[in-house]
Amino acid sequence: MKTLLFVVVGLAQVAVAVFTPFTAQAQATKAANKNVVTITIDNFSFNAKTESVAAGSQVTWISRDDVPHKIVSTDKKIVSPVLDTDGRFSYTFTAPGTYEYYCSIHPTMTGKVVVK
Ligand SMILES: [Cu+2]
Repeated sequence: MKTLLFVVVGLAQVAVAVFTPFTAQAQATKAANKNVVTITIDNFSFNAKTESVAAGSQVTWISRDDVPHKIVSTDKKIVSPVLDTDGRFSYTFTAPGTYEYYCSIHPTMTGKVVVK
């Protein structure tokens, strides 16, 4: 039994050693693209509902719902196509300000991007 435990612990360590480089790489990529922000749409809500980003940031919405959503800013300047499951839409915010948006299919779904 002790031997089996030793083998299991050993395998776990190998798994950590194998996967660690990928994690480090992902973090490095994220650091290099710190002006890339993702907002997921899940269960009829934007996550995060309020997202603060630096001017020049690209925001990507990704839908995890199995119903379609369509992002529209209240000033109608940002309009996404209809996003089905795993559909994504990106927009680059160049000017500081508060950008409120909603889902035109489900108007109670609202969100906000604050650009500083
Ligand atoms: Cu919607």
